[in-house]
Formats: sequence, C-alpha cells, structure tokens
Amino acid sequence: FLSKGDQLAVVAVGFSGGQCKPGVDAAPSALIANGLLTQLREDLGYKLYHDDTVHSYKDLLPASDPDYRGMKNPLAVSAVTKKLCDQVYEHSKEGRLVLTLGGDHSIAIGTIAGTAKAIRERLDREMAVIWVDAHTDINTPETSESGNVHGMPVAFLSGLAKEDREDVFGWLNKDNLISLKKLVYIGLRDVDRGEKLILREHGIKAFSMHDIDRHGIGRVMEMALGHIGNDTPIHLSFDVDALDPMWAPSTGTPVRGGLTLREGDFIAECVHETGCLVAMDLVEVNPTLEPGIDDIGAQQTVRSGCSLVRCALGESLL
Ligand code: Z70
Ligand code: MN
Ligand code: MN
Ligand code: MN
Repeated sequence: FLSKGDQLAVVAVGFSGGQCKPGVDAAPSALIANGLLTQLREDLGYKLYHDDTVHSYKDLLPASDPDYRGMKNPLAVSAVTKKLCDQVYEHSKEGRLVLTLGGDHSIAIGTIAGTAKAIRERLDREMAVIWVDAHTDINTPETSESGNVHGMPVAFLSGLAKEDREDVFGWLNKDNLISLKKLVYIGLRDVDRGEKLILREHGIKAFSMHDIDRHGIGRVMEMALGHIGNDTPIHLSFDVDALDPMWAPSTGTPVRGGLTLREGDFIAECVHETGCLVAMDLVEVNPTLEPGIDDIGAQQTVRSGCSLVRCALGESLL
C-alpha cells in the first residue's frame, strides 16, 4: 500500500567517485547483462520504468575537484548525488518502487535524500533505512581517515555532517534527511573507531556479524524490523560487501567473516514480506576487481547481487 505494487523504476548509476578504485561504475551494465531486468519484468511481473541508459553524469563532473574538508571529489559526488536525488524523488513521488543500481555507496546520498522527501510529501511519514553493510559509512569529513565520501553518506543524510556550500552537499534540506532513530545496520564487522563513538553517542541500532552469530539471522531480522515498527516505509540500502568474500569477492573492500548469500537473501526477503519497501540500492559491485582466475569471482558477485534484488522484490514468495 506504500507504493503502487507493480511499478518499478530502475535507475542505473555508473559512478565511482566516492572512492578510489575504478570499475564499480561497470556494475549496472554487468547486472543487467546477467538478465536482472528481464527477470524482474518476466518472472516477477513488474512494469519497469527504465530509460535503458546507465547514467554516468559526465556533463556534471567538474574539470577540477580539489579536496575540501578532507573529502575527495567533493564537487563531483555532490553534483551527481543531487541529480540522482531529483531522479529518485520524481519516481518515488509517483508511488513507484525505486531500484538504484550503483555505483559506490556515496550514491545513497542521492537515493535516500530523494525517497525521504517523496515519502514525507506523499505519505506524510518519516522513512526508515535498513543499511546492510560490513561498514557503517557514518564518518563525518572530520572523522574520516580516508577522505572517501562512500564512507560518509549516513553522516550527511542524518545531519551529523553539515556543509553550507551548496556545491558540497549544501543542497541537502531538512526534507531530505532521515532520523537516526529509524536507522538499522545489519552485517557490520569493519567499523572505524570514530564511527563506534558516533553509534554509541546516538544509540544507533546496529546488528554486527557477532550479533548474527549469537542470535541467528531470523531473530536479528525480527529485532531489526521490530525496532522500525509496523507500517513504516523502508529504504533498503544494500552494500554487496556485507556478503562474505566467498559470495562477493569483486568489491572494493572485501572483509572476511560476512553474510552467506542465503543470509543476505533472507534479509531481503524479510524486508519484502513487510510490504513496506519503497526503495532499494545495490552498491559496490566491482566486476573489474577480480581476485580469482578468469572472471569467476566477478560472475559470482554479479549473480549474488541479482539474487539480493530479486529476493527484495518478492522472488521467494509462495
Ligand atoms: C572506511 C572509510 C567503506 C565501503 C569501505 C571504509 C568505508 N570506514 N565502505 N568500503 N563500501 O573509508 O570511511
Ligand atoms: Mn534513468
Ligand atoms: Mn557501504
Ligand atoms: Mn561496505
């Protein structure tokens, strides 16, 4: 009831400027070449809103983009996410479920800013975010040790990080922001020291791999969804590096001890079951980072990514 059940907008974002490794921009094409859109259309029955382009936003990229407050590519990431915010907002405002294929995780600044605003206007509700990741991506420019903006999206989206300059995320308004009370992390295992302080200070709900080992993924999902509460619109932001490198080796920052593919699929299925999913991001698939022989690792990562999306969109429903 939160979105028009069968209308799915797909936004393909070939952008890698939130971190330093090229190749994550090739993910949307690789996911689509693996048959993802056909599966969503023919097997799951969605009416797709997709313009058949992978957006690279080349016209928005500045000639010169010096570090600002320690952030790398600040103008590029800000300009691309601002444009993406508008695209996602337009779809979400029409009541469509929005699937965004990244790209690195900095693009969530655009997607979440767009849905948060559309959901406020359309349903007069504050949206929840389920962030599935090995990382918390909640560094402020000042706590970040890398300067990579893909480690900062949650800080900008929650207002923890603020910037007046319009061309460096100053375009984010109150309407675009989310409440830290409605944020839940799942899959964490590589959290910076400064980020741990932020989690503690703000009492942010977080389920690490340790919690999943202790309680099992079933109980963790009950607790995660219980925290959000019934009938709350949900934006699912899924970083493929939440999966164990066995299932997703081709990603910029693989971290051992992650989710099995089945656990990842289960998370997506539980979110689907709520009937409250309004948007999903799938990010950080990098088909060019290939630790194995030939491209078996890249193929496995792409297959895993497609599976997560299909599960979130209802594949496993009987
Ligand atoms: C670190 C940082 C990160 C993904 C690495 C890492 C963040 N906390 N996110 N890989 N997907 O740079 O801020
Ligand atoms: Mn498009
Ligand atoms: Mn991430
Ligand atoms: Mn990550």
